[in-house]
Amino acid sequence: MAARKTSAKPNVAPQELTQFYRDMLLIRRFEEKAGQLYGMGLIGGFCHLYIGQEAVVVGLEAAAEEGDKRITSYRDHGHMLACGMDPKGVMAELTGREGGYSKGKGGSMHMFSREKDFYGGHGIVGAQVPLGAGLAFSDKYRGNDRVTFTYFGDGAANQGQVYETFNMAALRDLPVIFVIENNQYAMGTAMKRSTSTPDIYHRGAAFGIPGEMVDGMDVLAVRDAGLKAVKHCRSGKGPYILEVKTYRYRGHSMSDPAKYRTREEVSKMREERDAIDHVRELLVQGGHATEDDLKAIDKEIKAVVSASADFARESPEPALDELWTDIYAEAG
Ligand SMILES: Cc1ncc(C[n+]2csc(CCOP(=O)(O)OP(=O)(O)O)c2C)c(N)n1
Ligand SMILES: [Mg+2]
Repeated sequence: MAARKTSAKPNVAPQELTQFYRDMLLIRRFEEKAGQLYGMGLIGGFCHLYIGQEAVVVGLEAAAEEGDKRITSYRDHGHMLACGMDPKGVMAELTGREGGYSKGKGGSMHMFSREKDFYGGHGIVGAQVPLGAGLAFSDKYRGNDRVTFTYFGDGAANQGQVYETFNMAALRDLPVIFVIENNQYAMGTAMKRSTSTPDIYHRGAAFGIPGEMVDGMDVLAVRDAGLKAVKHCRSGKGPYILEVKTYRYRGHSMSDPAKYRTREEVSKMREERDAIDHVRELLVQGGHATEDDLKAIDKEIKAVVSASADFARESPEPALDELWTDIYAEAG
């Protein structure tokens, strides 16, 4: 990934830039805390952290409007926080407690919020892609102008069901934005070992779906690409693909042998391309915040995260007679 060229005058209001900083920092601090709770044995099952990729979801949420939907994979905590879900409910789901979004029965990979139009959290690689097209179909059927953000990874992009979905979405002009979060690795497989071309944004060409590559370490670039994609979908022109180049700093999940890339590669990315540092620089250099202001924001966010961890530890475990509730939906 090329080094960043910081534009001298970014096209963003200072308040919005500060909000991006807060939103990205909330995800990072939340994930750091989740990593700690996992290490303490308070989180069971799988847990995939989003650290490094924060600008993707924060930039795209800035392009979303009330009623738009989102669906993603198991690397989902950032998506939940960015769409406004309560950190307490998310953290309590990680610890498997009653106060969690799935009442402690879904865990890290299976949380939902109809209120915030967040449709999960899916553990099967690529399975959310046809579901995302289905969500977009429901909006088209109802005749509203909502769009669905369907997120998936570079590894998932090699799945057959993705292309079946592209075909159906293009055929029916569905208002779906396919967001490929290209963090350059599947579990431990570098993209260049699994994928025939270096870029994948053009993979919709065979179906007539336009695609674009975006720098996922630059929240403003992501927001701008998101606005363009949303405009396309809302105006009835059908699906759009955004390949967002990003990077995950931590392991694939909490158990990761870390043998497939060098430490130097990770630290170079953190030092040269970090998306939060980028916004921090824009804020300070633009005279919109002092180092003390930013420290105060960090303190505030740490308090929110710490309260979520307290809630997640204090909330009771689900009662035994809850075992069979919310498992099947009654067919009407
Ligand atoms: C159908 C299926 N195959 C394999 C797995 C195991 N698996 C979990 S995550 C993953 C890698 C996916 O990589 P990518 O799509 O790039 O997403 P990332 O983890 O990088 O966000 C694999 C192979 C699975 N969960 N589901
Ligand atoms: Mg990946």
